[in-house]
Amino acid sequence: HYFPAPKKGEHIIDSPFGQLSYPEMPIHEYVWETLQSYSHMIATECGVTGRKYTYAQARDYSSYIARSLLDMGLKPGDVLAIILPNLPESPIAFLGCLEAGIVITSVNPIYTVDEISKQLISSGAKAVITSTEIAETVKSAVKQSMPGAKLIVVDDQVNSMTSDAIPFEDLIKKGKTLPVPSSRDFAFDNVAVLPYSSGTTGLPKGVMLSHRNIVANLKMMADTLKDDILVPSNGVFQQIIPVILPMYHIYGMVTVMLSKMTTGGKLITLPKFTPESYVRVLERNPVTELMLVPPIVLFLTSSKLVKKHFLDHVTYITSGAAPLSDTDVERFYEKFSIARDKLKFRQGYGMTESSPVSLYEKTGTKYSSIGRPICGCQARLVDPITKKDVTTPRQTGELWIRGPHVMKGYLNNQKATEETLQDGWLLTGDIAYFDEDSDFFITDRLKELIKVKGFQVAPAELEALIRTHPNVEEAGVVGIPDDRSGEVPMAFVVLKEKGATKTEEIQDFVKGKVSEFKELRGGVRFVDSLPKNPSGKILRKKLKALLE
Ligand code: 4UU
Repeated sequence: HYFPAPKKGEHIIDSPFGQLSYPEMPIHEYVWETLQSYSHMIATECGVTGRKYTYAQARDYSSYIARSLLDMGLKPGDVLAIILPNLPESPIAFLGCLEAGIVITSVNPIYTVDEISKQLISSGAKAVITSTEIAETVKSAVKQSMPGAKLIVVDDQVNSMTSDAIPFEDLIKKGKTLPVPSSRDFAFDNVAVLPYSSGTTGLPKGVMLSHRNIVANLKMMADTLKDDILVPSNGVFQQIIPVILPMYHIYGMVTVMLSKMTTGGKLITLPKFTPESYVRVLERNPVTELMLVPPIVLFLTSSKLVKKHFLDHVTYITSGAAPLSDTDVERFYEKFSIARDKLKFRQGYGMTESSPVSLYEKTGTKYSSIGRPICGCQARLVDPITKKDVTTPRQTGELWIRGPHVMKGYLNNQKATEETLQDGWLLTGDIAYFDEDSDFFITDRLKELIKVKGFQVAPAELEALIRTHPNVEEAGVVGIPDDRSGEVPMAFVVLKEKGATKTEEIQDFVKGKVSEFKELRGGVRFVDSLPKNPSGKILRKKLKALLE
């Protein structure tokens, strides 16, 4: 077994789901492994336009993309940014890069020019795959941060905006004529994807996830859920999953896209979440499973557009990325009056740094619990002050995680890596307890991260931006509770000249410089000073206490 023996004082909670074994193969090979039995079935289909690809096409096209990318001069190990809304081509682009050995940095497609530029520079991307719809923004970012980078555009036509870009379709056509590259240097521990996360503190950082990390996590989930996964055979049954969580984020990328493709599901992609388009997908397709974040669970419950019969074929709803309460689930069942053993609610706990899933509530009965460590994962709770392990139920501590799914580290940031990975353990920055059944519950966040609709907002990024306002001395940003988004950012600001700036001016100053979900919807409050510890770190708990 790959886990070292527990050291003195370590109180390790093992997975109840048995021993893990996983194959040492690249992600794309793992994804395509069982394709034979469903190659003619639909892999991806656009929920708006109906554009679709079978599994055989998806596999072939991604292989052509791989050959073309290498033919263009990109080399294994080079970084390519995928900046795409959820399109039926997104997985093809993704798996094509992996097949070429190219490292993918996944970028939020709603980002502003500045936000995109930062990630392009930090990751050292040499090429970009984007779509016509957002090409203008992406092009500005490329021009500003990495002139000379290759720009590939997915979509029906290349217009004047993108005339110097390479159509994705051309790469598929050309790739078909190119020879299969002779054996590449492939190592299981090579970095495969580089999503960005702010971790426990500071600015967003590149999270180095290897083929091992992701294949392991896919297998960890598959082994944990093995009785519940139905793989189509001879075209008899296929899972149908709407893909509304963005694939740039680890949850949409691994747990939805890669995991469902590994098991032959049909992905119905939606480029943008709008209530109307989502409802249309639910109405027109016998969907079998929903993978959601809590605000969308609330949407299903509260929207009059969502009818009970849309859920007739749904057997599981998974929620993750932010806290879900018992009441949220009770209200859902009340509205739809569906039998609780017919449609089960399950919570997953994940983090970019762990590829992502670490704990899962498999029974679908303890709604507010994140369950237990999945197959191949170990957990501990460590008191952040005494550094002693929690050994008894209902005592809280910081959740520590160990397993083959834990990242290699942060790109070019040894300090943050050393703070986050200690002795093989990932320090999650989340506070949790376990109950008498060893089921875990998240109660709080030790780290400064804010989650708006399940997506990361780094206070440090907003603080740095607010400080560039001419009349701002200092700023401290925290998340405050919000009914619709879970949390929203709010700023405490120290002005240079008191009374010379209004709170709305600070909110407006931020607007447009960052994506909409990062705006200061929680408001701004002026203070005389910010509470800090002796080393100058902002004490966010004290800031939040000012609101009580
Ligand atoms: C309370 O959010 C994610 C990944 C989520 C995910 C993925 C696959 C959940 C279920 C699943 O199956 O990643 P990040 O990196 O954006 O954010 C990580 C942080 C955690 O540290 C924690 O604070 O998001 C929070 N979080 C949760 N909080 C994640 N899941 C939960 C949860 N309850 N279930």
